[in-house]
Amino acid sequence: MADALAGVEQALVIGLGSSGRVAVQVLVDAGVSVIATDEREDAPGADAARDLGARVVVTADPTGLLEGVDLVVPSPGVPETSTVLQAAEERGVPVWSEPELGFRLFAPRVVGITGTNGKTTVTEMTTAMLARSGIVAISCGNIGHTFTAAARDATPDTVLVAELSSFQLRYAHELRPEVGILTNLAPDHLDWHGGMERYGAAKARLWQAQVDGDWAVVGAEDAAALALARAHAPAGLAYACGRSLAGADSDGPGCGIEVGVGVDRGRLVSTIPSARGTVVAVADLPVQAPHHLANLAAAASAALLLGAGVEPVGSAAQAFHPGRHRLELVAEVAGVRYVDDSKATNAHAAAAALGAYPSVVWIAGGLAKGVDLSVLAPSLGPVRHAVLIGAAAPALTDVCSDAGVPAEIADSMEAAVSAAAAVAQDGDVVLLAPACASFDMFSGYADRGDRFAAAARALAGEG
Ligand code: UMA
Repeated sequence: MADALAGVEQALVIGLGSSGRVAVQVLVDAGVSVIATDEREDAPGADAARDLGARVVVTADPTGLLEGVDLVVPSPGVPETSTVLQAAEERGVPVWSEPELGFRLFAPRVVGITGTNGKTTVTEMTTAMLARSGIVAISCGNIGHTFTAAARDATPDTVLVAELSSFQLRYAHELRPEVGILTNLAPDHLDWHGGMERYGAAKARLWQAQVDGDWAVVGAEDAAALALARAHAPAGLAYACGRSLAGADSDGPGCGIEVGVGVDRGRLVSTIPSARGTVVAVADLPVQAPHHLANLAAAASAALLLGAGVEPVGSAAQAFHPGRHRLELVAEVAGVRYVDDSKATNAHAAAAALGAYPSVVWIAGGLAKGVDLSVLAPSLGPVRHAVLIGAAAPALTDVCSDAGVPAEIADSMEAAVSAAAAVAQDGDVVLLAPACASFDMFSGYADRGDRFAAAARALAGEG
């Protein structure tokens, strides 16, 4: 542990949410003097940082605090375009994300999972598949339980199944997943990174520290993800596929990669040499949407590459139900199903949700995060009518109008649900798939989904 922080006498921790809090703790435990900052007076971790002996400074721009600092640990919310991180880079002060800090200090075994969508689901699935095979595994990272706390508390044989956001990967250097999964890649968080190229570059850091014998798993149906993996994954490359691709056969999905897990003739099949065979029949799965199968294939690939058994992986797949706010049926009124996919916080996820139903009344909108929402146009085929909310409502109105989809704007979730109910007909799905972040109107995607569900249930008289 001492070696990991050789030469670090003073560190600057920026942001005192869950990441900053654990960073302060382990740095102080390692004998480093810590300056901890947050732009908010009432940051959740400020008191704990003070109690640990850190000097706490409330400031929106901590650039002036870089003097004498040997290491910066920013919270994921601090953009790479921020003055302080640019200044640290110019001065040659190392910047480590919180997972990088945890990896350097505790050197755990890691499966890393990133991608624009599906990260959390794949993280949960991989953990379940490893656990059923008797491998000690714990979900951590962006999913909520910090990487560093999980690494600190892990036994040597524990595998950390870490959901890693592009924010966390941007400042990863030696963090080395034995298996690094990229589910897919589509524009998101462009305001934070300052462009698509930088967003992709951050994701590609997942594999930069890998060595011979390590694996990259890529969602091979996603051309952008596949190109990124081919360009940057130095180790073995395995595929994950949720549909049978053209030219598919039992030796692979036709993407030129020879090992992995994909759908073949109604079964999820592994071509991984140490674990060949049928993992599970698609008909035995509780959810069969193509993007769900792609997520299962990615998790199964990783688990099998780490030595899990085909049979326990298959039974974990069968038992897995996606979490709340992911294509969750919340009410059914007069033949109309109300489906909450509030977790669809970007265009790519919303497009996948729209593709799961033939006739949709769509509720969407919120904060677009710098992304051009016109990429949704080719996915609007199933949409009969749109009800748009939040800051992106005008931009989405234009997208709908260009696609010939009737649209209206509502000023609250309750108004949006009642407008949707007014036009929905027997057999339609009223789908909340916002394509945007929620923070302009809600405290988070869960709050947004809960408000949708409550309004839908009120229509059903269950409210
Ligand atoms: N802050 C500053 N200056 C800034 C930005 C933020 O001082 O420029 C302060 C805020 O005032 C706040 C603190 O930093 O007090 C919060 O930091 P944070 O928002 O970075 O959040 P943490 O509590 O550390 O949580 C982070 C992740 N949050 C983000 O990436 C925004 C959590 O992911 C993650 O679970 C947690 O670390 C543990 O790893 C959440 C998330 O929304 C779920 N992630 C994004 C996503 O999934 O789309 C990437």
